[in-house]
Amino acid sequence: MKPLTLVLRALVTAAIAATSLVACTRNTSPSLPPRSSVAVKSYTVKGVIEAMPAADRPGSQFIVRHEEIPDFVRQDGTLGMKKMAMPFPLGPGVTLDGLSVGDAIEFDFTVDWNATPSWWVTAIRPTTQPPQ
Ligand SMILES: [Cu+2]
Repeated sequence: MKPLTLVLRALVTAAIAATSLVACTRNTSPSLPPRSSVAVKSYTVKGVIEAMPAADRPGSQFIVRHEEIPDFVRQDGTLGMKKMAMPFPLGPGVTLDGLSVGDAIEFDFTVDWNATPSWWVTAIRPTTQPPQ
């Protein structure tokens, strides 16, 4: 084998190695939010339905005005969520059949800050007890 071939082969090998190294270190893109270390957690809260999603209104969401959630763990690990109206995506198999705006409900939802969406409803029960 000619010395020049050996040099070329070494250069190509080094170039491939450098490329893979760059590819590896680029796995954590600066545009992505940092992964949360908060554990996946589920909550049971009361609320009142403020809006229902509708097929004829694209982008419409299930919005619930929920009670205060003192043990809610935020993305940064701090605690608490005030009472507020916010959208709640529905998890698999969860139906809004029989429910309408103004209904008082008790519902379960799960939060995983590293998932998209980061929270979703897992069960809904109508209740006669309105939220605090
Ligand atoms: Cu909220």
